[in-house]
Amino acid sequence: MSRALISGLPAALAIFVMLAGGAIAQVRVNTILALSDAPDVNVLNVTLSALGIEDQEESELSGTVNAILTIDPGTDQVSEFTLSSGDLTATDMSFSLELGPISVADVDLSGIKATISTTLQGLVTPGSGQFDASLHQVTLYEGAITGSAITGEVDENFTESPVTGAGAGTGTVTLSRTAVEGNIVTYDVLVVLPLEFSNPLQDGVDVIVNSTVQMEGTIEVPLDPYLGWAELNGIPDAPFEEDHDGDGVPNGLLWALGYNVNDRPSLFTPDLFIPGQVDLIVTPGPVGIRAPVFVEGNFDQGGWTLLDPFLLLGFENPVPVGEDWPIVIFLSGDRNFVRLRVEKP
Ligand SMILES: [Ca+2]
Repeated sequence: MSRALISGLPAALAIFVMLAGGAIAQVRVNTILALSDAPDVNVLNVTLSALGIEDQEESELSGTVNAILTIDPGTDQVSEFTLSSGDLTATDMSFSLELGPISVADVDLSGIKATISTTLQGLVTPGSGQFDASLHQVTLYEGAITGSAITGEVDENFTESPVTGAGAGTGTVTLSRTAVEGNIVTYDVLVVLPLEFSNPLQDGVDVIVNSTVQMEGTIEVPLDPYLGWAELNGIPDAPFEEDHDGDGVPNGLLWALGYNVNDRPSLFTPDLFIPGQVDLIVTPGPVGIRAPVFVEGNFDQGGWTLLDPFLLLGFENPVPVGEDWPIVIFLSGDRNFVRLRVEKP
């Protein structure tokens, strides 16, 4: 059975990479940003409210966050700002709730730790650098809440009762290009994220948080992501369209499919599990597709045309950036040719 299927495969399979003077591609980078210590920012204005009585105190927020930014070094614009984690601390606070001469509660908040993350992918409007602040949320997950109240002792903590809430309004990402050296552009990054939320701590007791979180850092972005990959992988002079190790897979395709220089992927693996149908499988590397991969067919030598997306699992042609599932190409038993094409960034 498997022998019969293999003999039904197209007579030849070609892998090509085409050069095109296209636009500079977007580059997705991981970076660490620090909360800045500029005045008036990264101050948590925390209001404790119980039985209709309020007290507001300030707490300094500091620490670092891990962020992912997608940048187009051709236009210096950002299209994504996603927070993956944060390691933040907030200074202690003492609240005193009073009703005229009567002390209702004296409560200390100490040892506060917080994290910050993005619920979905953090899309940014490229022209303005603005984003919806509610995509990001802050959680106070550690810290003691102790003291005395008219109703008795207070002994709570954020570990058991975390306080969480989202950003509010519009945030901004600002890039300033500070240097260009060879293939690398250096930027100063400044992110402003307004916060405003309330969270019930227990029946009748609310915590209201209001702040402007400001994060800063420096990032390096390769102008040409292929060249950046080649340099990092020790083949800085290897052309996009050539094949540095002679395994039949051109350097540019190896990069676009998400592999490292020394990987030897076997592309166009026949799928033997669906009888009566000829399928080919192309497996992306561990990081997924780095640049759009065009799957093209040439029937009866009539010229290369983009394959109907419905012949691909996922129904997208070109296969989009970030895809890490195998590319399955459904073919009929006719004699034809298939190739993968990638445009040089
Ligand atoms: Ca190769």
